Amino acid sequence: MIDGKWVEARSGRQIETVNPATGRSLCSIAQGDATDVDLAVAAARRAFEGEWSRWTPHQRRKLILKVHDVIIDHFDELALIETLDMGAPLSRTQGLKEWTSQVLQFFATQCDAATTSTAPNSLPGQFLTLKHLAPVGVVGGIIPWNGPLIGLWWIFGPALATGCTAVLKPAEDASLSVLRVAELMVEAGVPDGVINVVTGYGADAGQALAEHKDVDRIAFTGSTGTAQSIIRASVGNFKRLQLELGGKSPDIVFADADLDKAVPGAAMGVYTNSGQVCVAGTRILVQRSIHDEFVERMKEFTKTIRVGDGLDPNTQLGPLISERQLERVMHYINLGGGEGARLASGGTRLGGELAAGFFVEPTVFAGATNDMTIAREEIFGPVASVIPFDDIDDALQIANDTPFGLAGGVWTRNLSTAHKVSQGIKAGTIWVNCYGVLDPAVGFGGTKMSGYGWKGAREHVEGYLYPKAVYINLD
Ligand code: TXE
Repeated sequence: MIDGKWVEARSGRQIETVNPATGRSLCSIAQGDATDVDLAVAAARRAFEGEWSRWTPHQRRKLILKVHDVIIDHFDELALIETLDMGAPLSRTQGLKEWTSQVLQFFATQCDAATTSTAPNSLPGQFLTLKHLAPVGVVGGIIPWNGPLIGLWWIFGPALATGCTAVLKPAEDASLSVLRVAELMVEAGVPDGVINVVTGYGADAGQALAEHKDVDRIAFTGSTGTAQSIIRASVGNFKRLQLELGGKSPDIVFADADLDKAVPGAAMGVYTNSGQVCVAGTRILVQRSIHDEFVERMKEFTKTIRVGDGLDPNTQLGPLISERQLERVMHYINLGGGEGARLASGGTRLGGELAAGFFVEPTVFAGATNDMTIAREEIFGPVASVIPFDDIDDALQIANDTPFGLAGGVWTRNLSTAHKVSQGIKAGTIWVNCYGVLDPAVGFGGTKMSGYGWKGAREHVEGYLYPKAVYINLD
């Protein structure tokens, strides 16, 4: 979708997209490359310099609210597309309706962020000084496959709120919901060229966008390795970057926790979306005195989770996104046993009527240590490593012994413990007696090798603006 119109890739090439629940082809999408990225960026630049730059905040707010209504009206269809394309069950994708509504309403409240204010009157009588916050220009978005229907709003939302324009490159494995949303946005009145989508592979379309000299900012969500190549690609024109990367988040369960809540809470902190979640609490640190009981209860809990085709309304966990991801997850599961962790539950690919899809059982490794590969590397599958600890200092030492810093959790009835752990974990979001709650008005982001730049809240929107001072001589 370039300049408000459906277009083929200039090369004519296509990518086949597969339903991960069945392994069968769904359809083909354009395999865009650098030529298509050039066209999309040119359209975005024209739109940015054109009529769109004269839209008032009121007009942009009204537009976002119109987009909100159209998207919410079509949400059942969007949820179905997402389920077919990336596997998450309808129970999850339909559940995103309320969240999407909140995100769009939040960005509608941010249309006054591109503003002009008077600066401190440091030169009284001589000068009047104004401060503008102006839109940075064309924003390139590169998003992964684990939740495109969520991820796209972190690009299109702030672009519409600030008067920027955007070119979005979704993941090659899951582009369909993004394409349909773009079509609906144009129908809702988003002017041609303000939002564009180029589908294609990361190494050509993604790389071309990251290198493009006429793109002012890149917002990237994905792997740490790809982020490093995006940082290198951005050097040519000093692009502003926002990077939200992976994690190996610690979820710490103290002996005084309410296990009736902590067990399902920590388990679903790993297994939600089949473990394909950046903030997944995959290292479950459990106080040694309750380690065995916790593992036993978690094992029982995993037996209650219904894994299957996402089209079945009773399904709680769908397949992994692709054969490649399945192989990656199975590789880690095999490594876990080899390194000495005890496979307490799961660990196999599901067969029978699910054999053609990419399904893995929810898996628990018990008695893991933090130096094992399964505790150090992001698996991005339904695999939990339960690691025993002795006391709060030990827990924090283990929690922070990771290159990542995206999120963390703590389960305890003791207020001091909750505060000490929240302050002690070096990560962007901490959950106390819950996991995975997200308010767009609060936002989230990482530290260390989980990236930088905040998603959500005013900080996110301000990343789409640059400050400018204007001195007016009063003489
Ligand atoms: O990620 P990539 P992949 C982690 C997770 C997963 C692993 C690999 O551990 O198992 O990464 O997944 C585009 N220039 N996360 O290979 O490559 C690509 O087309 C520009 C965590 O799918 O990072 C896609 O649109 N773009 C994560 C996007 O980058 C490039 C979510 C993400 O793909 C590119 C996803 C390049 N050179 C994976 N190469 C999270 N934090 O949520 C690829 N892309």
